[in-house]
Amino acid sequence: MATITGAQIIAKSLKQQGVEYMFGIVGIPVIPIAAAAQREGIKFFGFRNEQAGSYAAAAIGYLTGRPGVCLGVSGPGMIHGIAGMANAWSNCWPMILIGGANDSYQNGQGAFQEAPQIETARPYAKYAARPDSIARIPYYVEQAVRHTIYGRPGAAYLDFPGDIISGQVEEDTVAFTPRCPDPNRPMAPETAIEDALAALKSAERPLVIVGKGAAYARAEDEVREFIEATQLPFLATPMGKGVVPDDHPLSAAPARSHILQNADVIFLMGARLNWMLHFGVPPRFSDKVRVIQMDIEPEEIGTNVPTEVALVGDAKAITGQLNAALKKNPWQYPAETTWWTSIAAKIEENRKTTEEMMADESVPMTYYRVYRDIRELLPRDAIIQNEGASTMDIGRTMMPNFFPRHRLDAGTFGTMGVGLGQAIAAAAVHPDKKVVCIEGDSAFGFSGMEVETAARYGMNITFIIINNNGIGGGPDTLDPARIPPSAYTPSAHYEKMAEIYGGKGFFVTQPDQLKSTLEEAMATEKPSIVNIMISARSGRKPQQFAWLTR
Ligand SMILES: Cc1ncc(C[n+]2csc(CCOP(=O)(O)OP(=O)(O)O)c2C)c(N)n1
Ligand SMILES: [Mg+2]
Repeated sequence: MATITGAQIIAKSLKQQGVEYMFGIVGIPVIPIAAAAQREGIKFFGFRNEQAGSYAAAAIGYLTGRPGVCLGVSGPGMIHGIAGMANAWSNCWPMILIGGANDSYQNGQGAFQEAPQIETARPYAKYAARPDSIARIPYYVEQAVRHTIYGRPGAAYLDFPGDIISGQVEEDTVAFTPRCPDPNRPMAPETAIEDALAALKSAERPLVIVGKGAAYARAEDEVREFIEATQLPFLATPMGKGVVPDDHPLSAAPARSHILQNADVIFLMGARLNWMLHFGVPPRFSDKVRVIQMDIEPEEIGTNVPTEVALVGDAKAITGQLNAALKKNPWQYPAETTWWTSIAAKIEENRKTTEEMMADESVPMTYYRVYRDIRELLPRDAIIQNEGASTMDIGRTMMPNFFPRHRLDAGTFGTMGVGLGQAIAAAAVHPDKKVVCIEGDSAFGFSGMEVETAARYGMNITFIIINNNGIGGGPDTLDPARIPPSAYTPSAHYEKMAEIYGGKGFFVTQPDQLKSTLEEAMATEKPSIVNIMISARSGRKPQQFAWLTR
């Protein structure tokens, strides 16, 4: 009779449940899990820190709709992976953290790397469990996958003691659980569809806000059809960008402050009224703003501002319902309104200021000057990873997205350090596309060592560091006796990290070298690192120091 190990059952179950990617670091007792996963055809990426691996696993969930896995050893390894679980919890992305654990017969004895692991994972987990036997591993794996993708997506934790991983059972005692189907797509009642459309029709200054929930639900075709059928102005949240292309004529994004402040009805399509949308309250919104809210999670309805019409369910299905209703009874928001006139004026104003800032050829350069060249060289279907404070805020407005799920950033949790892991996840899912990882010098430092990981797996990533010597900028020279908390080594040569793997690093200080350097870097076979010095005093357009005043 054939026997099978716990590790083999874990790997087979993950594969059966549609898990294709695993990130992490091996050691006792999880080495056999990684080895078995590779044998099952799961792509394993060895990282330099589980934290970055856990960010990669969550990004896989967002990009593919099935969870990525982060694998960590007991104790410190799984603890590092909590960072990604928390990020996934906040972003509502599917991921599974798998932690090794001490042999169960040593519990409480002060075993090697023994820790309260399930308790640590629990607050961020939709599901956290330790299998009670080897034969029942498939049941637990299926439950973990199911919880990450059903309802509001999120994180799960599975805890595997060494004796469960290495133990063996007779193969025919193991019942492999069938693949958990993709989530169904709950629809809204027809009365709610009618109410939503009636509320939009009653609006003088309507605004559609497209969130990453719509991107996750693959609702891009339906949302675009809806926007075009109704001719409503729309704005995307940072990772909602690209669900409808940023260059769409109905995009009101460059007038963001104006439209948020003056809209009388907002339609949230998979976007939450949390801090990213200033909670939907004055002074950033009208105190009379009426809300139509589409969300997969019933508990989200009415958060911070009472909801007038709730559309609880799947963004793709419900937007399809709205489109069907509009086909029966067509309606368009008029093209000639004072609302559109005011939006157009703000967009034009914004275009002028931005163009002036982009034209600034001073040395050191400004963010806008740097982004002018980056934007020109980005392929239309590039996947943009963008992280930092001003580096990210300005990058969001300066780099357009034309496709859904093509922008990854610090997200709802505002997590610095997600960048390299997320870029690696994007390159793993889309080896055919260019991934451009644009990082503030501080943001880059959190997981900078993962450039070696990207190079090792031959990934098509270009790393660009926008360097102002620190967190929101630092001095040009340092007095060792008085180093400001936000400062890093001035003009640090981060690009030299490319030498680790025989890649190419570039250091740019002059605006007239920037474009040709970026071009060369984007074309190299191994990932390149371009380190661009900018002025520590460069910032956003005056009125908008959102991050500093937060
Ligand atoms: C994990 C984590 N630690 C710390 C912070 C606080 N923080 C916000 S932005 C930022 C870095 C900003 O500097 P940089 O990446 O260089 O971008 P810049 O604004 O200078 O362009 C930090 C450390 C955070 N958001 N997340
Ligand atoms: Mg910086």
